[in-house]
Amino acid sequence: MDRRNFAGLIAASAILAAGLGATPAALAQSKQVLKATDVHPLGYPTVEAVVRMGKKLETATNGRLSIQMYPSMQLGGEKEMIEQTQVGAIQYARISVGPMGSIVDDLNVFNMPFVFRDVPHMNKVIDGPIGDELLKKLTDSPTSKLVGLCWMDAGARSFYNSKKPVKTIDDLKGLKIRMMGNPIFVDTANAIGANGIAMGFDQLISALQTGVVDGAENNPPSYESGKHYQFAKYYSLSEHLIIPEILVFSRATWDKMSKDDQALLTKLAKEAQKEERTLWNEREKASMAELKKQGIEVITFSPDEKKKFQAAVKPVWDKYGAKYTALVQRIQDVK
Ligand code: BDP
Repeated sequence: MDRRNFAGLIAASAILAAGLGATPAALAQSKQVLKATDVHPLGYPTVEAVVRMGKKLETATNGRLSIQMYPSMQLGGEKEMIEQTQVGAIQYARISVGPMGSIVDDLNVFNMPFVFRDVPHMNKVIDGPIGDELLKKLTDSPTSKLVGLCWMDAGARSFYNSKKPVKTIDDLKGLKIRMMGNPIFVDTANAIGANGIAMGFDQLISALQTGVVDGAENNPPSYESGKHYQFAKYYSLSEHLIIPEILVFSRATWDKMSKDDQALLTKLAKEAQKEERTLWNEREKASMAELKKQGIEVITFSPDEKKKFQAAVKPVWDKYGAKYTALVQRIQDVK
């Protein structure tokens, strides 16, 4: 290219840049990348459901709205995720209801041990009026700074540890078990006879590795995907907590969106709730198969032994249950 052509090119790009000068501003107004985050890696059911939702959003808005996923705790643990979503630095956060109890107390009803008969019961509750009401409570709360978009299935949580095969409730005595940061969970572990220690999910793998804790409790996909089984190979299916997950959106961003966009986001989230369930069921089976392949000892309890777990958590119900009596009754009435 000779000098003249080069100068011409520069001039042309200057004109183009000046022309675009107006467009980026307009573009910035209309094009919006919504940040989403999750503690789990790409491919995990909750992450995949949000990624798929993002693709649908992009198609529905001709690329005006899209979702950028930050998986694997890239933006911190759930506590940080909640805080950043409240200030509008993140738009979508997929959080366990575990740490959400401190934001809206009624959500804690889902954090009570054995509140659901089984996972299908939990799913029926979140799909129905109680699920809708609790999402609305979160959205309407003047202090939450969050919009509750939808629920996700996370199966049932069971104990795993590095010390011994836990075959009876008594075998848990004295084991240091990591629980999610919510007093209900620490009290639950203690009531069962273990030694509950509250800790973020982001700190758990090294705590297991260094023996700061003897074990933890979670659903099969988290136990498998987080590689916790490498340090804690005894998995005892107590299913003491059945805690759904929640997809929240930043109220700060929400309030700046049009009614139409809000309706679209709501609709797509409802679809994601359904889609995640299918993904969850597949992944749970795959995770159990992988755990067995890895030589994990999976222990089931007899119905009598399970009853002992249920009886043991009575002090937790005595301490926290009273304020949820009416709601618990409604949950139990869901058949
Ligand atoms: C997993 C949940 C995740 C929690 C994690 C935990 O999907 O949201 O952070 O448990 O134990 O099952 O902290």
